Amino acid sequence: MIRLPSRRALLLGATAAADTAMLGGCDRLGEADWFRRTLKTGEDANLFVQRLLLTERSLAPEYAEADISPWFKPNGTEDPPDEDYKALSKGKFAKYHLEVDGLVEVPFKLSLAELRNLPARTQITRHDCVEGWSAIGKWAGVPLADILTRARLKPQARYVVFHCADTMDQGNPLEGGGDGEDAEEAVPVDNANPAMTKQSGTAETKRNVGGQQASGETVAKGSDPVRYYESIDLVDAFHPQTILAYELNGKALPVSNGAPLRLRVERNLGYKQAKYVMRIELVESLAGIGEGKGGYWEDQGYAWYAGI
Ligand SMILES: Nc1nc2c(c(=O)[nH]1)N[C@H]1C(S)=C(S)[C@@H](COP(=O)(O)O)O[C@H]1N2
Ligand SMILES: [Mo]
Repeated sequence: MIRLPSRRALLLGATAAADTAMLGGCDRLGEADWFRRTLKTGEDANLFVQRLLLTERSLAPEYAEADISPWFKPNGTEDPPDEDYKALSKGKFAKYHLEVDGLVEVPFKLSLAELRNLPARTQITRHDCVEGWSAIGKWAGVPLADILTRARLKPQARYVVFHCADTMDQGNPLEGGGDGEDAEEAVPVDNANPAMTKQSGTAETKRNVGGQQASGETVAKGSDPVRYYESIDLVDAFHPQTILAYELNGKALPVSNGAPLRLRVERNLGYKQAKYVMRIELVESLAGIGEGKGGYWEDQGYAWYAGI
């Protein structure tokens, strides 16, 4: 006669198996009360899956001080050629203001000192550039969520656009004296008028970038000068590791890495990490900005969603 194991024996067996699983690498989970409960109820299992997917996996890995790269390679623009930026840089960014506007109830400006006085987040993360290099750096800055909360988004706001100080020259990548070895061929335009803005196709098309009103002037290069810009959606914008960084490795952010303020939107590739951020604009659609693809490199064909 076959003897079926008792219900009690089955339960004990299940618990023993779960304990073994925990010993084999799940100790941290095993310590959590809610995880123990997930073994018993379906409802808690839902919570387990939710926390795993939405919390654990959605955070970019953070590293230890010992992992920090000795040198954080600068890439793309390393020294914005724009006169207005040069003046700000010369004055150690004392006159810099971050502008926040667009689809917000409370547009505002904040100086660098004011930004530094806000609650900060520090994170050691890895930067991955599509050109095939990575670097680990320690960033400190203001959570973007705090800035957006302060601005109070209007219901239509769907994207956050970052307008940068550096003018690019997408038409003549080999002119302008930029970083020639950059495979992305991003070369800043020399002697660019700070108020000069992107003109797409016709001279009537005026863009408002970097907080400057379009002047309608052109740069005598025969190409379309444009400022670097980027955009993210609200999920990335309110992500806890999305910060406006003013410090790299415990020191003021160097000009080559985006001084005075650059975006860190972890879990995204290098080109999303906008440097020299002058203005943050909330929009409903990306269609009216630049060529409409959501970023300088996106307008050249790169993917808008650059999740890693
Ligand atoms: N304003 C601006 N932001 C930018 C760039 C740029 O040229 N201008 N280059 C992007 C690219 S391709 C990369 S890999 C990173 C490089 O950041 P780093 O100079 O700190 O290494 O900045 C990104 N953000
Ligand atoms: Mo990059």
